[in-house]
This record gives sequence, structure tokens and C-alpha cells, in this order.
Amino acid sequence: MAAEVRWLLAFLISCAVPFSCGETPHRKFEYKYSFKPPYLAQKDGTVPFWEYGGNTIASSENVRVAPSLKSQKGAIWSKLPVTFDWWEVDLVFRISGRSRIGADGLAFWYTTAQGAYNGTVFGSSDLWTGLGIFFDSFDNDNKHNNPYIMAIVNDGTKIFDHANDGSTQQLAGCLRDFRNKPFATRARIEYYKNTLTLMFHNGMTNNDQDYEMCFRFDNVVLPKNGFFGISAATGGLADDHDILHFLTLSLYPPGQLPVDAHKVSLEEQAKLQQEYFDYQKKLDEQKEEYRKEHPDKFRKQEYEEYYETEGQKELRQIFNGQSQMFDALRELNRKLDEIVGRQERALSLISQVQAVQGGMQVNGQLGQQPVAIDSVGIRRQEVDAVLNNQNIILSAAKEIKSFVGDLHTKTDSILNNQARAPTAQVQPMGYDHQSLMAEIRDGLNTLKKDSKITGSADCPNCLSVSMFLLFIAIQMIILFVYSIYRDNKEAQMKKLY
Ligand code: MAN
Ligand code: CA
Ligand code: CA
Repeated sequence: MAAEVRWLLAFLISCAVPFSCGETPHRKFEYKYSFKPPYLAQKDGTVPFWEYGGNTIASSENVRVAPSLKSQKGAIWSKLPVTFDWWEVDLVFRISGRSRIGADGLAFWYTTAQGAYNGTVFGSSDLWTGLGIFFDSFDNDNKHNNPYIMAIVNDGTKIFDHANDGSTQQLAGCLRDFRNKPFATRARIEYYKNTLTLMFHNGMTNNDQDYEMCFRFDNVVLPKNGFFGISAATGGLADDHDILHFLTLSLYPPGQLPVDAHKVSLEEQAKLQQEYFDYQKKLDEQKEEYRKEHPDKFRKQEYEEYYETEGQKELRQIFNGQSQMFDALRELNRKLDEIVGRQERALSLISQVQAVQGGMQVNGQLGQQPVAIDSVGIRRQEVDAVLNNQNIILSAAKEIKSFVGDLHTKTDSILNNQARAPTAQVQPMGYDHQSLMAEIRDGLNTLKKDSKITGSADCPNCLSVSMFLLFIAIQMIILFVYSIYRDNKEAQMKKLY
């Protein structure tokens, strides 16, 4: 494809998307065809430039077109017919209810005459002339295609097909959920140069720009000087149908904006804006000065920050309660894991015992006395025996522990004493006796050998038997005296510690 053709195509597509060939229409806010909070309804309940009836309730914050009660109908209509050809209406609304399925829905109207307040089509009149856009929440034809948004243009002859959700009469539509959303849902309905466009915001974010296209339909011819209206109805099922904003803008092709006699010039606008900013700055400075001059008054306000409203208190309590519940659940979970672990260990032990039991039974079949084991696998006496053994081991361990403790304290005291008298020697008990006895034993053995030798051959230089015995006796006496002396010395040492 040639580059020129591609550029031309791109240009045509870009022209087709935003209105006609690059033209952005001028927009003018029309307050006589709009309502919004705050002070949406006056103290007497009226909404300026609007009329409402049926079960509709208007408050300072919104218009509840139909409340969530069975078989309710209501509508709100602009008092004045529109005086401009092209328009955009920004609807901000909430359709909410406690049941999984709601009913019946909300309608936006642009018709040659105001409709009824308790009509058969979403709370308003059938056989209308003009446009109806329906936010149909209930699936009357059971085709599983609701909630649905659709446009129907009527010339005053068509009876709305409620049983089939108007599916055979619709001009355009889209399947969108608009019930129970975290933020308000929005619809931007634009009628400009016979093109009807519906942009939808699904209320899942708080971003004003999150619109997506529901439909765009060309060659739509609507009557001039129509009335805007909103109606809603409930049936066997019910939702609250609330309108928060109804903002109308008149649209004008470039260069066709009507000259307003009261309109201020651009220069004057800039001058006024500058004045406003200056005033704002001056006000901020004065506020700061006042704050410095009267610190006491502001301290009170500071303290007020520490107090919480009933709502904040309730929220905090809910949060705390939920945190506690979460902690308790986590603790329960941990305990459950522990129990499961223990159970698994017990089961593996049982299976081991059963394996042993199997082996014993095999042995019994081979001629030995079979051992009677109950269904669990361990007999009561065996358990008792194991427990007794465990107790014995435990007491033995305790004794060992106390013995080691004693030993420890004694060693400590010895070491302390040693530290106090570094020259003192601590010798192991009984060492000398053993070494002496070993020496005696060795001596006797040598003597035995010698006597054998003397008995077998002549030995003129050898000792006589009597001399030998005397020598032994003297040695024994010396050893005995020495051992008594050592014992006495040790006893004295112990006394000293
Ligand atoms: C009933 C009737 C219907 C309505 C549904 C849902 O079946 O009132 O007209 O659409 O309830 O409210
Ligand atoms: Ca329906
Ligand atoms: Ca349906």
C-alpha cells in the first residue's frame, strides 16, 4: 500500500473517532438542565428547574428515583424544553441492593413531552417520542444477558417489550454490570451532529477518565426541543436507584457558539482570575499572621486532632477486632499444624509396632508361645512397663545430675582454695596405695623367681631364708608406717578445705 493511501486512511479513521473531521465542539454548561450536590434539593424539597414525582425522593446529596422496595416507580423531569440542537449529559449514578440480582433499572429520557411518574416503562410513559436509554438490571427474558445498557428511539408508536427486555427494539447496546460498584458508575451520553455515543465508567476506580465506549450510532434523528428526564422502577425484586449528578452541556460546532450579551471578554476573564489569585494569596498570609499572633487558639485545634469522630472510632474498633480475629486464627492454624504433626508421628509409631507384632506372630506360628496383643497393638501392661522404665531412668538421671552437681561444687571450692593458696597440691585419692601395692606385687614376683632359681641350683652367695623374711618384715613395717602417715596428712588436708 502506498504511503499516501495509508496516511489518508489514518486521517479518515482519526476523523471518524472524535466526532467529525477533527472538530471538537464548544461546550457550554447548562445549569437549567442540570443538578448536583451539595444543596441538590432545596430545604422545601424542590430541585430547581426540575419536577419529580411518584416514589422519587430528592435530598441535598442525590435523587433517589426509585427506592429498594417492591413495585416502586418514580421520575424526575426537566421543567424546560432544551433550546440547543446538540448536547452531552454526564450522569453519575449508583444502583445498589442487598440481593444478588436487582431490579428493574433506570431510564434516561430525551422526549418531546415530559413522561409520567408511575408509567410502565422503567417508571415512566410508554409510546414516547424521542430517545430512551435503559440501564436494565433484571433479565426478564432469561437470556442471561443483563445487566444491559441499550438505546431505543421511538416515534410514539412502539410499545416497550418489557418481557423481552426490549431486545427486538433496541438501536444499540452493551452488556455491562452497573450494580453495587465501589465507586459511583457514570454514563456520558452525547448527541452531536446526529451521532449518538454512550461512554460508560464501571465504577471500579475513582479515576474520572476511566470511560469506555458502550456504543456509537450514526444517523440518529431526535426531535428538537425535547425534555430531559430520569425514571426508575422496581418489581418483585428491588434496588436503590440514585442519581448523584445530572450535568448537561450544550455542544456547538466551532464558530457557531451563540454570542452571549453577558459574556465577559477573555482579557477581563484573565484580569478577574489574577485578582482572585492575589486575594487568595493575601488571605493565606493573613491566616498565617493570625496563627502566629494567637497560638493558643490553634493549640486547641491541634489537640482536637487527637479526638476521633464516632465513625472513626467505629472503624478503628472494627479494624482492631478483625486484627484480633486474624491473630487468633493464625494461632489456631499453628496449633492445628502441631496436632497434625503429632498425629502423624503417632501413626508412624503404631505402624512400627504393628510391624513388630507381625514378626512376633510369625514367630508364634513357628512353635513359640503366641503373644496376645490388642487391636491397637500395645498392651496396657507394656505401656505401664515402658512408663516405669522411663520413671526409673528419670530418677537415675536425677541422681546422676545431683552427683554431678556435688562434684561441680566441690571442684569449684577446690579451685577457689587453690586460687587462694596456689602452692597447695591436690592429688588424686588412693594413688600412692595402688602404686605401692603394685611395687610390692612386682617385688614378690621377682622374689618368687629368685627363690625358684635358688631351689634349683647351689648358691653360696645367696641370702638365707631367715634373712630374707626379716628383710620383708622390715619393709612391710616401713610401708605400713608410711601409709598411716599419709592417711593422717590427707585427713588434715580435708579438714583444712
Ligand atoms: C416481577 C415483575 C416483573 C419484574 C420482576 C423483577 O417478576 O414485577 O415485571 O421485572 O419482578 O422486579
Ligand atoms: Ca428487564
Ligand atoms: Ca435479558
